[in-house]
Amino acid sequence: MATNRTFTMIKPHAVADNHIGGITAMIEAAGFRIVAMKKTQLSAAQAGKFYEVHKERPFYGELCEMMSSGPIVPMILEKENAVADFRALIGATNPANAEEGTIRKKYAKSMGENAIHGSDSDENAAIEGSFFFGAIEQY
Ligand code: DAT
Ligand code: MG
Repeated sequence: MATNRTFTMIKPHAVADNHIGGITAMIEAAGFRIVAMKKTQLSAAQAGKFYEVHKERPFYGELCEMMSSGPIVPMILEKENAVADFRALIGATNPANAEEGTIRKKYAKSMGENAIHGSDSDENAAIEGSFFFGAIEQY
């Protein structure tokens, strides 16, 4: 199961700017099926837990503050080769390097405000998906 699913969330600035529709349209047009989706907001502590792997990085505090600054839209997505194909669809972490046609090229504002998250492995996709969704929310 994990091999055909990934986890994503639309970041606060993109939700605040009314890009939920534009971003989910790009996701569906690229062949992903939305398995689970909701709108919610993280506390700084919850954002810290979600991004715990980055806790030694210099931008960790800024990242947790930004990710808890407003509502987000987490989703579980399904597609063959989901993790790698979704990383390609979102584009580079730094929007200055994001390729044409990617979600970050269109919607990212900066390295921190880069519109969207995408899991980096099948293992993390499963962990991150279950951070937000229980089994009865995944269809
Ligand atoms: P990605 O989101 O592409 O997987 P990452 O896992 O390396 O990138 O970092 C997680 C998030 O942290 C990233 O989406 C934006 C933020 N970030 C990364 N590097 C940063 C930096 N040098 N300055 C500010 N924010 C950064
Ligand atoms: Mg990452």
